[in-house]
Amino acid sequence: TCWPGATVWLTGLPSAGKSTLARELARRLTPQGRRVEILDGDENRALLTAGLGFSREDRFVNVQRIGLVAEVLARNGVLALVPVIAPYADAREAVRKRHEQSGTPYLEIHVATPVEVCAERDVKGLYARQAAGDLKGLTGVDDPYEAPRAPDLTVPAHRQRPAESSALLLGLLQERGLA
Ligand code: GGZ
Repeated sequence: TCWPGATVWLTGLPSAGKSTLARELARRLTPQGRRVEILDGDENRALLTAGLGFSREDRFVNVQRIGLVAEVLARNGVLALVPVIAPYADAREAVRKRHEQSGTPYLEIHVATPVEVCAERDVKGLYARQAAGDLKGLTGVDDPYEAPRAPDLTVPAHRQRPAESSALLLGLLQERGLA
């Protein structure tokens, strides 16, 4: 089958489970012959958006660049999974607009793990560093996170296993004819 491409943006706090969900979904789709790419937050920041920090302006540019790469992939039949915080609504909207202009499907998924649970998981130790005063401007703690008002899907990643979350997301993609 020749599927249409799409961008699936997984927005949420650090340690919310965005990357895990992207990997789970990719694992389910790849055997079916679907072309999938994951544009991961920290990998992008090593090269594509190297030199950018975590100010509002830098996060905006970060999200636009990643959004452009996702759109180029999606325009070419790839399912681009983007587990990137993208804390600002205007940055996400700008990415959505460009997808709309090129007629490329774009889905916004809110990985809605509450900050308390994220801080307890603390996969990368960021919450501990913030608490210790070694890091300032951590999203959801002392930096803004503007939750999506009308996401295509909200995933309660703290109340279910990654397998269940990815099944939910796969269902949505199938509904929309994207998987
Ligand atoms: C949020 C931060 C911060 C601050 C470093 N706030 O899990 P990680 O740790 O290794 O990868 C995360 C990455 C987040 O980059 P994004 O491109 O997803 O962010 S944004 O959309 O806001 O531009 C996180 C790490 O950077 N990190 N400092 N202060 N995340």
